[in-house]
Amino acid sequence: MQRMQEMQERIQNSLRDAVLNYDVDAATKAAQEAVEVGVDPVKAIEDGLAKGMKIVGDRFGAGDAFLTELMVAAEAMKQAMVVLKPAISKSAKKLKEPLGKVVIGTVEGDIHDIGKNLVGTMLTVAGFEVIDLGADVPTEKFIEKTREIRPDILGMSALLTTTMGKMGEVIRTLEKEGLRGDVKVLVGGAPVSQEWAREIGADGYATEALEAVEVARENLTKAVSH
Ligand code: B1M
Repeated sequence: MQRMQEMQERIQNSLRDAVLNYDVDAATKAAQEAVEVGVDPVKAIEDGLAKGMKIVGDRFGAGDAFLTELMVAAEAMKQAMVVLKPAISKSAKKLKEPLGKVVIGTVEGDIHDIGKNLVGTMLTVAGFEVIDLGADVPTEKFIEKTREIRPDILGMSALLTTTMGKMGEVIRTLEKEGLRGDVKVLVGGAPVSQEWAREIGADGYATEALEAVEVARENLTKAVSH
């Protein structure tokens, strides 16, 4: 037990450092070790890779990292997640029917998709059917897909203060098109807050992927009891 805990921490630190060192190979290798040893893949992402990414983001914000370095750090995280994803998916709930349908995407003008992908993976593992529209998704596409798929939940991610306004635009358009009553809206991403979610009229907000699953579940319960 103690040994496993130590291993978890050591591998998480390797994953964090690989991102910090802009080292795609080291990230992939540490992820492979994580899978071989059987450490918790979600913790490895949240407490390893994402921690490193946060520090790289702070460096970039302070002018201490170049955009090219940010891009390599993102690639390191993405490649490691490719290795870790099957280990996460192993714990996927095998349900006769999905818990509910979720349409998810990153809003227009925003290409950040690592966090959104992680949220999508965790929702899938929890038993939701997830339809991922990708990144830089125009408002019209969110509307078109809501009309076509009739999801229980529409999830939007935004990482830029300049794009988070698009979330409100989508909600207002859903209202205008008469679609708002049929779908719960869940929002998240680094600049998004509970206060912001309330201000734009979203139904739920989550700070990270596991919490997003909880909020999605809560919103389904609300929809059923109405
Ligand atoms: Co960008 N970037 N970036 N970037 N980038 C930020 C967001 C920034 C904070 C960095 C900084 O300056 N400190 C800053 C935004 C500043 C601001 O708006 N105030 C910034 C900037 C400025 C930019 C550019 C404008 C840089 C430039 O070109 N000069 C540019 C914009 C491009 C665009 O989108 N149009 C840009 C580009 C990029 C890269 C392409 C290099 C790369 C993205 C690669 C990719 O995603 N494919 C990148 C990266 C990697 C980052 C940082 C470093 C890391 C983001 C990340 O992946 N984190 C980021 C710094 C930071 O966030 N601190 C930064 C890991 C991920 C697991 O966490 O995405 O937060 P996160 O997701 C979490 C939660 O937020 C939550 O759960 C997730 C899992 O726990 N969550 C949800 C997310 N979505 C959710 C949805 C939900 C619920 C929860 O419900 C639906």
